[in-house]
Amino acid sequence: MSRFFSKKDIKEERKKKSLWTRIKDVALMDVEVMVRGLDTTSIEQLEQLLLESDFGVRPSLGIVDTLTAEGKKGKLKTENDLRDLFRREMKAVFAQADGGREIILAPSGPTVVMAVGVNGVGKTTTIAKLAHFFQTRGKKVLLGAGDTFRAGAIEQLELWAGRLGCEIIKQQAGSDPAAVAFDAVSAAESRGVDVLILDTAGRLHTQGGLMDELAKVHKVVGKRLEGAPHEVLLVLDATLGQNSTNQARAFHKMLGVTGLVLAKFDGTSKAGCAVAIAEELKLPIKLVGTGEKLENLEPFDVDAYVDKIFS
Ligand SMILES: Nc1nc2c(ncn2[C@@H]2O[C@H](COP(=O)(O)OP(=O)(O)O)[C@@H](O)[C@H]2O)c(=O)[nH]1
Ligand SMILES: [Mg+2]
Repeated sequence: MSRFFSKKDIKEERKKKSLWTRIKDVALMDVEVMVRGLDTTSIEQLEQLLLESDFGVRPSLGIVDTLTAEGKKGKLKTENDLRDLFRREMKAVFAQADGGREIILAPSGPTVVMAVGVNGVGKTTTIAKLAHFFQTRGKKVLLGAGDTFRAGAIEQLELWAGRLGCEIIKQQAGSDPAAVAFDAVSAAESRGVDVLILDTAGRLHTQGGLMDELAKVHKVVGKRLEGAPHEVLLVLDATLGQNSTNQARAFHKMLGVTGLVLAKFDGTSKAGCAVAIAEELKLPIKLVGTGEKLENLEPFDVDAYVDKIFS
């Protein structure tokens, strides 16, 4: 029958249906299928569906394996059984992450948050949103303009600081980012700041020299204030899906990333990318960016995320 439709038609039709509807189309064709167990074609289709939605190879195959096994045992009789299985498996992936999803705060004195990541992923915007997040919770925030490399980066952060009504520590473009970080930590202490958020220049994980520079910033901050940086947030572009995992591994190895931010979460149709990233890196996704406005930063809520996919 499908030959009456062009490939494009089928693609368009697929996009309109939610992922859960598409999973049900394959797995729940009729009650008999559920009782008998999935046939090979359905299993392959289901795997394909999960892979296309960027759940990653291991999680996708793992879920389908469990599904097959549970089906054989006769444990999947209704749509709800199937939904529960998917939810359970997805949540288990997030449970493997090291560390909690709360932003780590210093026990006393200023908390230092360092935002890192490649160019254009949304670091600076995330910093502004995070500053807003803390301000609305009554915290005094200071920004550190540690991207001294890209033209206009300091001005961009200054613009945000103006809007937020918070102070900013900066030096001239081209200056040493470690020196800016040192000054910023000193200012945070002397001015009684609750949270200092340091911007950094974007770099590719393959750029050894620039990665070393970032490690130096991290070290200088730690020397200036014991226990700092308390939080190293790696900002990833959700629209790039699992392509971000190589970047993340390199940053983690160099700096000890404490949490992930998935920026541009509003712009991805690849529902599963958070699962793939969490599974690959075993790092907690702490925040998601859901737009370009200051309010568009939310704590990552695993239950809500999983429920949304499977509803
Ligand atoms: N839709 C959307 N756009 C975002 C989000 N976060 C950042 N952006 C946009 O992504 C672009 C790059 O952001 P920027 O913060 O300058 O990235 P940086 O180079 O990593 O500092 C800008 O146009 C931002 O407005 C988000 O959560 N959603
Ligand atoms: Mg930036």
